[in-house]
Amino acid sequence: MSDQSPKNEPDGGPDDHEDGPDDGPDSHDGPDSPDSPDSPDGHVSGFVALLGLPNVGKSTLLNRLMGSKLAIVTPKPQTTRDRILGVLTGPLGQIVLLDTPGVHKPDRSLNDYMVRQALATLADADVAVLVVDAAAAIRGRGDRGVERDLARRADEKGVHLIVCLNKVDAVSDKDKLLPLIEWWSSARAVVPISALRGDGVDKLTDEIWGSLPEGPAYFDGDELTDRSMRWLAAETIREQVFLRTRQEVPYSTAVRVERYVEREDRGDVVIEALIYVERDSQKGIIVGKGGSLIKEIGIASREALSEFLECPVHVKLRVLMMPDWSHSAAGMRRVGYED
Ligand SMILES: Nc1nc2c(ncn2[C@@H]2O[C@H](COP(=O)(O)OP(=O)(O)OP(=O)(O)O)[C@@H](O)[C@H]2O)c(=O)[nH]1
Ligand SMILES: [Mg+2]
Repeated sequence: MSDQSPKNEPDGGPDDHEDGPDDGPDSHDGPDSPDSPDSPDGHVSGFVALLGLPNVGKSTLLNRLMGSKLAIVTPKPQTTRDRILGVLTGPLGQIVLLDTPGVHKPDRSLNDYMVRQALATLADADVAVLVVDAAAAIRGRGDRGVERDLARRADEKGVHLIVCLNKVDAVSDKDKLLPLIEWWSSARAVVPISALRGDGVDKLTDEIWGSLPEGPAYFDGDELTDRSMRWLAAETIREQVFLRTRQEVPYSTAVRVERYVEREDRGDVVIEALIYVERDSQKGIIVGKGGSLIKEIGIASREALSEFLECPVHVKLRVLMMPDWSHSAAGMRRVGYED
């Protein structure tokens, strides 16, 4: 429990996915770190970007691969706004996963920022996992052009491309996946998965390990992410806002943690955060009748953070109006988004 980056826990979190009993030597689970940080023979490592359209399940996949909830997930598109890094250390080496905002056509500063975050990740990547919503693609939804463009960018940068056909649990006739598998056949691998249920995720992990070059561990074996607890707390609160608001309100909201105090004597954590909105009417919506919605957001955030930190957490929220913050670089900086 610390304001520093959360550490890896040997037993995994409550979302730890179930691996079969026949895990091979290349299983990614377990706290084992490589013997030496100096790239011993056969030690592989690399940066793996999770890319794709909004709402395809990139963050669900990050959490599934990590066995711990690092990224917020909601049914709304454009949930993720910043790149999030997750470190998986195993006997074979180290995978550094980069979850990214969904790529879409930007229409204001916030969206520009999000798409920039996603595309910039390719510059650091050894492997790109293009996550495709297979259920949507089969119904002719999605944007194949944007996906093809991402694949082309990966190719131009010499990044291995793995295509991950996600949400197969929502595809009843699996034969319908065949044309999609065929369409992406130029990729190094095409792996049907359900990030939600875990199906196919071991196969994906094997493909990732097999695509990595030899290299050193970039992070300590017990490191889980480069993000601070303060940042993860702000995201957790934003997730609760996203889950409880509609239309433009979630997209006009940002959360900044002003105070994060670990009270050693009491064994608890006190978090004070600001919820930014763009208009007075939005402030009224977030506060709710008699303060009911902000209270609900506070309680749900407290519960999620207590579970993550495994200690009592107190959450104090305030709503602040920052007119049109999402439309200018200066506004973005004021609420905490900076390249
Ligand atoms: N049925 C099904 N739903 C899934 C699966 N993976 C993710 N979802 C759901 O899809 C929605 C979006 O998931 P996210 O993980 O937030 O998607 P994302 O690609 O990170 O979205 P952005 O951050 O907005 O780009 C959520 O409601 C998830 O529960 C899956 O394998 N099957
Ligand atoms: Mg996401």
